[in-house]
Amino acid sequence: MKIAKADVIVTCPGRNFVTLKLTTDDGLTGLGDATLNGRELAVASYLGDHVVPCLIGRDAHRIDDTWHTLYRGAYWRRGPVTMTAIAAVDTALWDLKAKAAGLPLYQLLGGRSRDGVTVYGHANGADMAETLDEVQRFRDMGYKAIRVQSGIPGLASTYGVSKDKLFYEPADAAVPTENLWSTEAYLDFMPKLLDAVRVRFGYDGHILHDVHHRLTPIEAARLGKSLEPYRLFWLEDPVPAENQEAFRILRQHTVTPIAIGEVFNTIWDAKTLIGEHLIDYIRATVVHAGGISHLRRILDFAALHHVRSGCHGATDLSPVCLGASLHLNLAIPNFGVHEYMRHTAETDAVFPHAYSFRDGMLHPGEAPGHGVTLDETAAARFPYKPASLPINRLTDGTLWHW
Ligand code: CS2
Ligand code: MG
Repeated sequence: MKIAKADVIVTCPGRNFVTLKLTTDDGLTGLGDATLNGRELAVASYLGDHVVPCLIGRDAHRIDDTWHTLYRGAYWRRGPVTMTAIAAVDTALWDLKAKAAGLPLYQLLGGRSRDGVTVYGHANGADMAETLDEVQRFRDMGYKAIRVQSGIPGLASTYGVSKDKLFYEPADAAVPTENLWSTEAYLDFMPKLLDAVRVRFGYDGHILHDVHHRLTPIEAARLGKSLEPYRLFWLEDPVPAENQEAFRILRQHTVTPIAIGEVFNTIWDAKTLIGEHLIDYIRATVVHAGGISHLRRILDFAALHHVRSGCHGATDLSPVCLGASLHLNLAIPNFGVHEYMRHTAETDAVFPHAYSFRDGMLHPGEAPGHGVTLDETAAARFPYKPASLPINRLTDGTLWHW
């Protein structure tokens, strides 16, 4: 089974997506997500200019050899653009291998280890009252786990509060918009918000929260400690994680579980965090961490250290990534939870898929491969639209973490 053709398809059904489509000499097609929010064209160029020419004629069954050819052969290893491009190739090859076998992908990854993939939804509101009502709505939709994000009193905007309540698209302008941030206002408000959640809904159902990289280690330790009475399922991205050792400070002060890694692109980004038990969930994804092959290695390393999966699943990761991720998370032994930010109807029309939501879980379906397809005629109706993620400043103008 040789790779005869490779197409990089950029489309914007509500938001930009990049998809790699591989076609074999016997007519099978495989898809891989190559979407990197705000840097989509960089990955499309990396694929089209530097990867696709190397793929034509290769044996599509040689997934690991192709992965290492693209990783070691690039010389310039790691990084989000390179690893997203490699991820797209890897995912498309796994899709092809499963289709050639006539099996749903999870059957090639060890078979089913659970009934379904438990997901968490995003309850968010401009203030505490609206956020609490959104938590009620997601409970009514059957979610067993709900992420809670709210506007912060005194701040005009903050991360995670979306205009549309089911989807969340932070890349809201061609040139980055600016947000203002106050750690003091945030640290003061969060315990009050989570207390209100537990007073209204009790302790059944998991509650999660995303700090979105905005605290220093000791501030995150203070937040984790202050939220212990509310028994968070996880506190996400409390601190930017370039300095993995800094998480030792959090561990000294709080038992609130820590989740991190949606921006990670290789196992090296998490080696210390996992190896020293500094985190509880790893959020790396099929699309940004080198594909199914590499994410599987990260999750196997995590399993040795009691760390479970918590894969990122925002609206800006395409249905192709979500579909492939569900197959992997159905099979691994150390599954934790999976993020599920829905896609718009426009996106779902461009990416018909076999997965479905039922009883608080996503089910990948039994279609051969990862079960996600691409309607190229529909995709052609949505040309690329420049969009960047926001930037964040402290109230004194200091450029801060978004
Ligand atoms: C967030 C994302 O879903 C999450 O946990 O961190 O919404 C993230 O901000 C976006 O995926 C960035 O493109
Ligand atoms: Mg996050």
